[in-house]
Amino acid sequence: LLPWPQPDFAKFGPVEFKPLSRIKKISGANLHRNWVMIPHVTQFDEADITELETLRKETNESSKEEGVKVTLLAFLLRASIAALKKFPEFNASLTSEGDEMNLVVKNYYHLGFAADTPHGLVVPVIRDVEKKGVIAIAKEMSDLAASARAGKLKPTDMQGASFTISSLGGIGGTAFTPIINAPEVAILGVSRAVMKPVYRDGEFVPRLMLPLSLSYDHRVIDGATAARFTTHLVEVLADLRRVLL
Ligand code: CAO
Repeated sequence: LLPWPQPDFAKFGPVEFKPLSRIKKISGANLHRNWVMIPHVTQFDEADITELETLRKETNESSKEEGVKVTLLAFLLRASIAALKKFPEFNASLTSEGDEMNLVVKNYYHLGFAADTPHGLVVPVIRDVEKKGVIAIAKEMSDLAASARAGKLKPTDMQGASFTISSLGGIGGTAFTPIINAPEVAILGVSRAVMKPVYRDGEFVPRLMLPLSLSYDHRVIDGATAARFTTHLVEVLADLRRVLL
């Protein structure tokens, strides 16, 4: 590779130097390794979450006393378990010993979620998501996100994830290509849900559509399997009763 260009920027105009935060240095090195070493592909899809959003609002109304805001991300974490169970190679890691490569398929579901903090990106982990309801997940997520923003996460709060969700939906955007959080093999990116006209039974109807961007390690997952994974997730999000199947 060519050496990194190091021009004298001050020659072109006024500049300031700002050191990178500790978190940015650590996450930057990890992101760089993952970007370079993992052959990423991103599969895009859209889920109709009109009914899910109604359910979320009703849940928030009925669980007011518990003082927890049930977020869309809490539902997404819970719903993604159905897809991870159906396609276990997404809940796995690659290991190598000499020439031998193995896939370690995990029988636990610890899910990371990307959290933006003033110091940079961190990924707290919620353990055993399949055993928890959305209200419990929302509470744990809110506590972990608060610790993350206060810079109080413990190393163990960020270890052991088997799959990660990165949601930029509260901010905006239509799609993005998330970088896999190694040694995981896939990450689900979520963008902003918007009302769209959807053609159904001969007419356009307004539906709330959620954009999904699933990046996966192509050494482990084939494109067809990734398309089946997002298709299944889209079906689950459109009809959460499928979580029970
Ligand atoms: N579509 C539309 N609206 C959405 C949405 C989506 N996909 N996701 C959230 N929203 C809305 C919510 O409804 C909420 O609106 P109200 O304030 O009117 O209720 C608002 O956005 C905030 O959402 P929220 O409280 O549910 O929080 P969140 O789940 O979006 O985010 C957390 C929580 C911790 C993920 C967030 O604080 C964060 O850090 N996001 C950034 C993650 C990130 O940086 N990812 C990129 C990593 S790669 O660099």
